[in-house]
Amino acid sequence: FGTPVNQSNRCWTEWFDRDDPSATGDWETLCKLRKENPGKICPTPAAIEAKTLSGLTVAAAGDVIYKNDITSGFICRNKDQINNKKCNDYRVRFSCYPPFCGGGVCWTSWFNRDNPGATGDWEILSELKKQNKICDNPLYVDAVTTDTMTPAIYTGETFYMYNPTDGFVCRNKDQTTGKCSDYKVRFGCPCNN
Ligand SMILES: [Ca+2]
Ligand SMILES: [Ca+2]
Repeated sequence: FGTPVNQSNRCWTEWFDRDDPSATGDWETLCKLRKENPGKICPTPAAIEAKTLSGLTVAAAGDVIYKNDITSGFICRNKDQINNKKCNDYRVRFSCYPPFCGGGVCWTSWFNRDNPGATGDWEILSELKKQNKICDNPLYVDAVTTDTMTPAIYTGETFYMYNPTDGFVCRNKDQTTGKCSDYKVRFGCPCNN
């Protein structure tokens, strides 16, 4: 099911440069980049590209790279370099599938209808639709904690439901701590909706 997406339909995000190598290294992690640039990086990047600020590829720069993948993002640690050299300063960007790039996705505002006081945090699309204007068929759902805006995928909690068709549910009984964080959610809709 679903139409295969050919590579030429992909598009790149803007370049991100959140850190420099002055301390322990250049930490362009996906977790921090998502947190600092909400909505600008697609939920499932197809690829990552890193270049130095001067435009060199990773191979040309010659640094030893600790991480450079679509799960972690990019990390160059100074301690991994030879002769006490520091890492170069890198910027990164991500390749995304349509319709994420090119203005194809418009995000709703954040919604927080429940808190985890009882059985869990139930941010269900059908319930949210009763009180808010949300498109009929969202393409994406994004959940972050209400206090620190930490993306749900980085909290280590287990989710009973997390998809753009049904919404988001975190049940207290599924957590080792016995309690979910409080989350808020937003939906990515086609912009012409
Ligand atoms: Ca950098
Ligand atoms: Ca909530």
